[in-house]
Amino acid sequence: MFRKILIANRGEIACRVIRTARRMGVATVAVYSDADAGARHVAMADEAVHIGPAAVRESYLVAEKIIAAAKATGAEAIHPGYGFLSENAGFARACAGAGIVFIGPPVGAIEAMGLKGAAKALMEKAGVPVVPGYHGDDQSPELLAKEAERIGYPVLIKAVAGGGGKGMRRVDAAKDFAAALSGAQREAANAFGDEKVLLEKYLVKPRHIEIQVFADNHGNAVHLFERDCSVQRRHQKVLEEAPAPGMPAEMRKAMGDAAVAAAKAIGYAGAGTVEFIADVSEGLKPDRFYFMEMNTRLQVEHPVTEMITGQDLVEWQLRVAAGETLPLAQDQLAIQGHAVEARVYAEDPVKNFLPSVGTLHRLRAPDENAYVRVDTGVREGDAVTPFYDPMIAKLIVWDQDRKSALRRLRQALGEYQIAGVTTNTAFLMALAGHPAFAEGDLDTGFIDRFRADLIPQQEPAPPEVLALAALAVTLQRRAEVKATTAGDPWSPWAEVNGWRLNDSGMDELIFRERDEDRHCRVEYLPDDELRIIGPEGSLVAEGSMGSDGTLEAVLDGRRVKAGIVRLGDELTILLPGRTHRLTLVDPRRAGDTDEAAGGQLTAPMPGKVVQVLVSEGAKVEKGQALMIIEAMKMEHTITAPARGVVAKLLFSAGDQVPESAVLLGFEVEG
Ligand code: MV4
Repeated sequence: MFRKILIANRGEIACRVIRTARRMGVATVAVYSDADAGARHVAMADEAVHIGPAAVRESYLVAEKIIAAAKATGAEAIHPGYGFLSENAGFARACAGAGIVFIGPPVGAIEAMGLKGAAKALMEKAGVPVVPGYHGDDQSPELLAKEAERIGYPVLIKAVAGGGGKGMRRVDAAKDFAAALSGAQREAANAFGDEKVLLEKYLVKPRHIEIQVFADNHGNAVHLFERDCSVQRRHQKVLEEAPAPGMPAEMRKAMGDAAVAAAKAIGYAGAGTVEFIADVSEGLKPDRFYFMEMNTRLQVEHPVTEMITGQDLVEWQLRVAAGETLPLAQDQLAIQGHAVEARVYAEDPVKNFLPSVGTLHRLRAPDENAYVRVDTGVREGDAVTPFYDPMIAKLIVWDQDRKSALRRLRQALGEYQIAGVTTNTAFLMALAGHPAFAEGDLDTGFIDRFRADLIPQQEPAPPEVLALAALAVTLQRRAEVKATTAGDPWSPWAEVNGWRLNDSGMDELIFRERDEDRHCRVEYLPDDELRIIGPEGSLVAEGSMGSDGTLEAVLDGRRVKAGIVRLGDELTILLPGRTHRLTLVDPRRAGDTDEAAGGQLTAPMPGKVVQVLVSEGAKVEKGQALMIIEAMKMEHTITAPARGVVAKLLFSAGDQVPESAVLLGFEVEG
């Protein structure tokens, strides 16, 4: 076994690899960018090497810097994690050239699977089922049209160099083929520098089912069963589970055998995933699955496989890379129970899943135990930056059966308390609790089909939440008064904002939620009780604030616990599965909302202006697109907050914009 390895990655996967290496007595070296100097993976590793600026192109993607770091620290092997350099054949070759073991498959296997068209042809030859189609070299439009006719509409045009859904076009009838083909070719040329396409029969109800495979350098190969990753949004996986719901044993065996045959056909070694698409228009059938592509790395969703097999796949990777044989043979592997993974992201489902950058002022995760696992790369106080994927954690749950696992998933999601960024936890809870999902009625169109059920409604804070907010503010002011009267002029509350617990036995608080002001009157009753009179009635409240930021309240005799985070006038109230953000408004300034005062629209993150869709002076409707910003390879549309006029444009297409830069001046009508 290696004495020391370097992990060429960041975030949760770097932490995940370090955990297993440490357990195995292998020393670890982390690498980090400027933005990650204080990151969790750096703190966890035995050593760490700085490799450059925050931008991945100048740090985590620079092979030479990583190899130099391995040499400088005496690391014998490099674990690439996923993403970054993990499927870069050039990097794997460079490692070998430097006498360092690449913890991944042979260079030839990475290359064989890199070209999707060639991979399909290779698989077909190895007897692995592929979707009926055409993947020939002749790319003349006439021949392609004839092939489409032969395959039978609907057909799907895919970029040969593609993957991840880029450059795909569905064509339903022969009359649309020529136009769709030239569109797909153009897109493919732009995205991959290769306009070659392949044709496939279009499957109308597909499921994404993938098989985990493992091979060693002694001729052994096994599979560790399947994962179902059908619940995706724009080719991003959202929930993954193992085993696949409703999978017949016969089909599992056929898919496992096909995946092992695929691995053997390319001389595979290490961890790999063979992705299949299953046509479930008539349910799961052993003759209705087709090879899509092979991922030559450890995948994000590997923990669900670990939970149902009891194996540590990173340990397997290290053993195989060190030259050992596979820890177990096929007949020693079995499925136990059911596991589900949810990807907890800093993103706003209401704003079309726009990444939400900011500081994780509070991050409380569910407790880990035999049923609940949390893989994360961030801690409370860390920032979600625009430089990297905004994933906060992977929450993985296990139980004896799927129904129990989903119950645990909902419960664990409800235990998350996150303030400082918007997250998708409510969306994930809605998914995990959706009746159609519970039925196992999955396919890749699931999220789009049930969109309305899944995107959380922005419901106004109920009276109970306003009462919790009022109670928290009042308790804090009391503490503030105590601190000042105790003669501590340095107390943070000694000079807050001119508000004081007044003598009239009553206070007025105004909470702004989005654009609405909610007034609460607080009456001071004996025994530290408060009567809180809100817009929808009154209740009696008392409670205390714990040092961990948990408010333990009694509302009309009912005990309630809530996480409270206060930053200036911003108050976040965290309840199981729900988060409310309120702004405490100074009563003297009540009424002048941002909108009424006219507004400016700011960049959600640093990026580049791709397009300006309006001109100065334009009259626009609420929600109308004004500008498109590209950041982290994603496009974000800046929309009008209300009906009004574009008063001033401050940037034009091609300009770089820093975070929070004012993009344009906006005047609300009326
Ligand atoms: C398909 C398909 C339907 N028919 N191929 C999308 C990404 C790429 N890896 C394969 N993809 C698809 N290929 C045929 N012949 C539908 C998809 C597809 C999809 C596949 C897996 C997971 C999510 C998806 C979402 C949309 C479309």
